[in-house]
Amino acid sequence: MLKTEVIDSIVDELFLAEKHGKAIPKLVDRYPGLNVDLAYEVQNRLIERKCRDEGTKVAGWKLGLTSKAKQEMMGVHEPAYGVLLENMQLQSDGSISLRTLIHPKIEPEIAFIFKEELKGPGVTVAEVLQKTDYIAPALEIIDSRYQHFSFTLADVIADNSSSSRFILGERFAKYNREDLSLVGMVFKKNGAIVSTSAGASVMGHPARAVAWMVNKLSRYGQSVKPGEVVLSGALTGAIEIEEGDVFSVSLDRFGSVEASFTFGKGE
Ligand code: 0L1
Ligand code: MG
Repeated sequence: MLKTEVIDSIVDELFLAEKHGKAIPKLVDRYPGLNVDLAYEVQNRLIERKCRDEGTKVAGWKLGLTSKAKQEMMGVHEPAYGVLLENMQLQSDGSISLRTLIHPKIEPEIAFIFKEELKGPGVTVAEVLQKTDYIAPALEIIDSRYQHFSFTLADVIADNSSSSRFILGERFAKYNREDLSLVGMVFKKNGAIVSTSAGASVMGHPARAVAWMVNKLSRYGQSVKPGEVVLSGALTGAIEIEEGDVFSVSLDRFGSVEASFTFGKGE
């Protein structure tokens, strides 16, 4: 069991690593007692600190480690979740500056926007779909605060599951009971296809990932509120972003979003 002062000092370390854009060594080597439950406590405290110090608010949630391939790579059997804050959302117009980030990568995702609260425990895939208002394509920029993107499950959870920035398609499509597991996806870099995939690559069905997260959130009395966005998990592996890159994700029937990136001053 980690003492409150230890949790405070981990929160401080992660907050400052992001603020100054300086990666830190992973935590579990230094704090062997850091397990998954304590890591979510660190995450909760880190989010409180970011809301207070950065004057921002919760905009939604994100899932990570939702593909079998990624879970096997990490030697884990469950996904992870993190919190999206209002100041993490970027607009797709103009060139987006990533100057302050450490080693950003990008991944294509299916975003859900909800019309009613989702509160566990006991939330099912059917309930997630029944409460879904809109679906939108999303580009998620992840950035680990750990050196070399190297971490265990507990490390990455403490680090808000590598959350950094996200960009949603401008037009949300009303969800009309389409089978989201069959929704096709094309991910492009500078006009060339990087990968193609379908919704089923996220735990068999992206709503399954959302249901898993909502049930986990109930341990802390947390829920997904109406209007909040949930990024349901990467449809393919994340790739590094280089100066001037333009990325796009297109979802069958749900539109597309494109964004260009710079490491200079940008907008
Ligand atoms: O959103 C994601 O898929 C990232 C989850 C955390 C693992 C990673 O940083 O690769
Ligand atoms: Mg992601």
